Amino acid sequence: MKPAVLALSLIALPGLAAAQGQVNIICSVQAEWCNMMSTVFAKSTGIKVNMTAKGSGEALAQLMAERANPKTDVWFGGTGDPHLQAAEQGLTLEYKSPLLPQLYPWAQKQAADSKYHTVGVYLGPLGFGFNTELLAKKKAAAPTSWADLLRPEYKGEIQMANPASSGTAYTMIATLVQLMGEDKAFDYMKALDRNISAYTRSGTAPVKAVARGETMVSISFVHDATTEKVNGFPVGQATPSEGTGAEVGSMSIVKGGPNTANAKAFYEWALTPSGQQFGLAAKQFQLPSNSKVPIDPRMSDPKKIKLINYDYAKYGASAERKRLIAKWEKEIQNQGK
Ligand code: S7P
Repeated sequence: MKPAVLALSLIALPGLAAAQGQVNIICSVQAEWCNMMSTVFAKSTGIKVNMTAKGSGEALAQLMAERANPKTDVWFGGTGDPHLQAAEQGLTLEYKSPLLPQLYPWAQKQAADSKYHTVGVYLGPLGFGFNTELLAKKKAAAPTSWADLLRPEYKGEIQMANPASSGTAYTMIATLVQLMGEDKAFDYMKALDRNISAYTRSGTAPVKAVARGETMVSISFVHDATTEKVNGFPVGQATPSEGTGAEVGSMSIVKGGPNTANAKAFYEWALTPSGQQFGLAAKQFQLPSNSKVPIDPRMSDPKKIKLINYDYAKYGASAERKRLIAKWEKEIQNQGK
């Protein structure tokens, strides 16, 4: 980590310099970002951080399993829909940060939709990643629309994640249902299934396979494609011309967790401009939710993307999320090609 980044963070928490104890965090962003947050917070406060990495769906499953005896204090990052589901199920604590007015409206709305049981920490649009060298070798054009993904040259060349474990993939289902209507969206996903070679457990695995040249195209958050490109891989990206959804990556405090005071300290710090610099420092390009954080030109500008008016409250509701995932398992995963 650059010394300047560390120094800026260390002066951000003067009141907590003598704090003690520990905090147990489930972290649902990429490991480099989780590690930086954990190291700097521990150095700044003296609070020991026990960090576990889990994708969004898996993190929610763990909080449900711990319901009777929570071991986790904070869930940082991951797609917003399962955070809303956790809120609805009473797994997370109501907490209204004094920093809310500094956050963009979409992050404040996520807090209000959950009755202040979660909050937005970043925004990221859904789209495609593709391997530019593989496309050139096979003389195939890069996809620019949902319709393009059905083209025969992509047969066996597209990877996406499994929505039961992945918030990224659930964001895709909810996006298509809102864009096309439910019947047409499921017809589309049945047709798309013919071109899919693998449904991965994690939402970031498909774009990593693209980067390694193992598959031509992934359905991914576009910031995850940017990370691969910045790391030197031949990866391009597009957002679909028909329109797309975006995740409001979120953060929640677990109700009844063992270290709630330290959880609140971490939560407050993670909403400050200092706490929000670590995504970019770790080469992650989601748009941070604090409006005082400088925007990097490699981050997607929501104004330049055709974003649907995603209904986060409806598609984050437990019953709707369960119903759509079960329908996908029955009609797509188990249909047999
Ligand atoms: O950090 C990258 C990212 O895509 O991962 C988060 C989330 O855990 C998605 O993974 P799953 O699909 O496996 O749940 C996203 O919130 C984040 O933008």
